[in-house]
Parts: sequence; structure tokens; C-alpha cells
Amino acid sequence: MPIKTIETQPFPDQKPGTSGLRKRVAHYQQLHYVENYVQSIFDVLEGTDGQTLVMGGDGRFFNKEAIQTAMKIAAAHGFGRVIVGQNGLLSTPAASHLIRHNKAFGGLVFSASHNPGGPDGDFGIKYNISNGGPAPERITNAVFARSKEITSFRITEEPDVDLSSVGTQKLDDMTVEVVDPVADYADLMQTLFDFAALHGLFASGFRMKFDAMYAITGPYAKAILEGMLGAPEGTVINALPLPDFGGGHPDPNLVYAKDLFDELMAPDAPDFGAASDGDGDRNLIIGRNRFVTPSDSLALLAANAHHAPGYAKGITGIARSMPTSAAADRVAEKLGIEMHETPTGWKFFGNLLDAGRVTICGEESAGTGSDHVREKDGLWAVLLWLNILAARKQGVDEIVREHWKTYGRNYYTRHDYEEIETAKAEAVMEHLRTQLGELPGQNFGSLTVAAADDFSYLDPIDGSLAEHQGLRVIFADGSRIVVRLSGTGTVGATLRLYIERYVGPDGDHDVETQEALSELIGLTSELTNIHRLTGRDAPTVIT
Ligand code: VG1
Ligand code: CO
Repeated sequence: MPIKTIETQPFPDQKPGTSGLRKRVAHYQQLHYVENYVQSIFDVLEGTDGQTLVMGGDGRFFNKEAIQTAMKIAAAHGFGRVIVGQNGLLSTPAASHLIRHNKAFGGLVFSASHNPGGPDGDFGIKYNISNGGPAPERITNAVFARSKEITSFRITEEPDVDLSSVGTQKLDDMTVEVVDPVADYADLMQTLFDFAALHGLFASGFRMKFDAMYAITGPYAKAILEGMLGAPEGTVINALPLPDFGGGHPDPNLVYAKDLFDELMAPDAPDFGAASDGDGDRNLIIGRNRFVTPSDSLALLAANAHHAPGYAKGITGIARSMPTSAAADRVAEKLGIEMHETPTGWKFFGNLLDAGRVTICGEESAGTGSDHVREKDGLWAVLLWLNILAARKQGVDEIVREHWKTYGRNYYTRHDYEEIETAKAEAVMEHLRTQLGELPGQNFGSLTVAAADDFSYLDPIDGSLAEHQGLRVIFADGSRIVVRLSGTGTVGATLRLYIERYVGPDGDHDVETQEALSELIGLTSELTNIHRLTGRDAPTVIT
């Protein structure tokens, strides 16, 4: 079939955010919106002729249509092969693995992650490079620039590819390989974890609940936990991926996974609870009567990774996003390994992982991962936790408490103010930004400001500079307030306030989190003037 060149008008708003280009579905459904964006990505890549691309998404509404369009543009652009998950499905970490495993040129991930799906929900497209990780800003900036001047795209007129069964087909000269989305990923997990020990754990009566939130991790969790590890059927709940995630919000936090939380806090609770997000890269970890904050989870996984065969030799370093609590820093210090503080978003970890400078990375937003892929990985974190529980023969609560007794506890919370008018959100940022210079040295109650700045990051590997990555107020006792604007929302602006206080090994580790942070929370309101400037009297989400 002929390849057609079709004229188009540029869109002004195809600027990728923290993790790809996310917009309302209706926005993506505009004529040529997908075509323009995909063509703009391909236009800035060099040497794509005959190369392999991986494609797959979290199964949300519009996944099927967008993937067909992208394959047709890839064929017209001269790619030699597309590896695509059956029915267009791949979790984000599985996509990352397939890119690496097949030495692909890159990949397209169709997802808006934790954002709601369905016709009124969100959609997203993200380009990943050959290391399996999200494209760095050098590429995303070039894509945005290209999208503002694009005048045509090229597309084959072949009919849609049948993605319903595994096998190889042709789309013009391009080979399309439809693969089982789970198989290679499950193989990778077996190289990292002691599956025999995990099998033994479940055989001994260990009870677990995994909430897949009607999103992509369902098939992965079913196959691995119930299929390979012998967990009883029903361990994985809400396992069938639905285009609208069952009408829910596939964000595994205490608000949207409240039922799971309540179950784990009940008297007859299972031993372990976990959940993942829309595209399978986030994780929520709750032990019986013990919620583990993602920042603590990062520190705990780093401190205990050696219990899993894949990390038995130890880890080389840890990286965390700047707003993530400093709990992991104490582990790195004790292990005598490198610690890196990067801007928010997994794309900043790629260089450090590629260079072997760090093994484990994490973010306060429930993302943890390692050098096995170049994305955060929800199920990986769950399996590492299980491996640690099996090896240490202790419960989550006991392990967390011992950790605090050794390293101290970083009380931590995030307050989100969602969908605020952009101008108002910017006014809050500006209000705090103008005070940064005069804050150091000032006292507020028991707190003294040690430093205040607008975070910037100089990548130690490629020397690139990322500026304006969040406002920080750091206190003499290690407490911190961080304020930044979200880069994944699709409507208005979301302000995130991150609040942290450190209590040493001998301090009180049993205070309720909001209570432990109340002085800092009050001070954050004062310094940002958030209530008056936004007209909101409380956050939308507290995690
Ligand atoms: C949020 C999180 C960030 C995460 C990003 C993508 O970004 O804060 O830590 O990397 O989502 O995760 P932002 O800019 O809204 O704060 V996912 O699971 O949505 O791909
Ligand atoms: Co995600």
C-alpha cells in the first residue's frame, strides 16, 4: 500500500511534562494530534532506518487507536520492526525491559500512568530511548520544538494490524511482532529474586493482597504471584485491566487505595498488602498495621536488597528525587556508597544507572526501581519486599521499627492542591521564591532556616543542567519544606507541598504523621500564603 504524506497544522501545546505528553482523551482525539506528536518524535531521532521500536500501553481508553496510528507512522518512517504487547498492552517497566532485551532503538509507551482513564479521562504518550528509559530533556525539548513547526506527516494506508494474538505480521515493509506482555518480564524477575523462597513463603500460609486497581499490573501479578509463586487465587484483586480502570483513580496511595489500607489495619489483616498504578511502575506497600511511606520503602529496600540473589553483591549507590525524604541518605552513608539527589521524574536516573553509579532509585510518589530496567517498577518493589520478608523471617512492622531504631525516622507527608488555576499556583510559587534570599538564618518557633533555594541539578554524567526543579527551605535540624508544581496534570495546575522532619534513633517514632509535622505544616502555609492565594482551605490529597 502506498505511503501518504498528509499536510497538517502544528499544535502549540505538545510539550512533554515530567513523564511524556499527557492530555485529556478528547484533546488527543483531535484530528492529527497523535500523528503530529509521533511524527515530531521520529523527526528528531537520527538513524532510525530499519531499526526496532517497542510499543505498548496500559490499556486505557484510546490505547488501541493510538497504537495503530503510531505503528503506521513508524512503518512510513522506515522502522524495520515493531515489538508490541498482545492487545497493545505492556506495563511501563515491561516496555523498558523489552527495549533493553531486544536492543531496540527505543519505544513508545501509551499511558497517563496514575491519571484516571476512560473517554473523559487522560491519555499520554512517552518516548523511551535505547537504554529503556524515558527520553532525557535534550530529546523532549527537541520534540516540542519540532511539534511547533511540523507541516506534514507520513503514514501507510494499510489497514489496522491484528494485535489479538501472538505472532509475526507485516505492515508494509515493517515487521510487527506481537508478544506476550508478561513472559520476558517474568523471566527477568526470576533472575533477581529467590522464587523458591517466595514459593515457600506462600506455602507456609503467608497471606497477601495485591490490588491491581483494574490496571495493567493485573496480568503480571496474577501470572507471577498466583501462577509462579503459588499464592492462593484471590491474592490479586481487581486484576482485569479495564479501559476506564473501573471508574477509579489508579494511583496507589492512601486516598485511592483506601479499601486496601483499611483491610491491612483490621484485626484479621493479611500479612502484606500492595498495589500498583495505571501503568505498573508505582507501588504501595502496607504491612499488617503498618503503612510504609514510599520514602521509607526506598531506604528499607536499599538497606536490605542484599537478601535477594540479584543484589547479593551489594548495591553501588542510591538515587532519589529531591522531594523524596532523606531516609535513604542515611542508608547510603552507612553502606559507604554514593547518594544522588535528582529532579523529579525517572528520566534523571537513567545516566546514573547506565554509568553504574547507582543500583537503586526511588521517589516519594511511590516509585522505586533498580538497574534491571530504566523505569520505576511496581511489581519489582513488591517482589523485593517479599524476598526480604522471606529471608529475614520477620513482619513488615518489625523490620520498619528496627530500621528506625538504627537510622532514625524521617516523618514525611505530601499535601497536594489539585487543579488550581495556573495563575494562582504560580502566585504561590512566586510568593515563596521572592523570600528565598532572606530566609536563611531566620527563626520560626523551634526551627531555624539553614538554607533556601530553587533546586537545580547538574547531571554528573553528561553535564546537562536542569533548573527550577522545586523550591526548598531546609532547616538546621534536617527538617525540610519543598514546594513544586506538578508536571503530569492535564487541567490547571497542581501544587505539591512536601514536608519532612527527622527524629533520631532514640526519638519518638510513634507519633501520628500529620501530628508530628504539624508545626512545619503550619509554617508551610505561612511561608507560601497558599490558602489566601488559592482560595483553598485544605489540600485535595494528603499522602
Ligand atoms: C509525578 C510524581 C513523580 C513521578 C511522575 C511520573 O510527577 O511526583 O515523582 O515521576 O509523576 O510518575 P509530578 O510532576 O506530577 O509531580 V507516573 O507513575 O505518573 O509515570
Ligand atoms: Co505510573
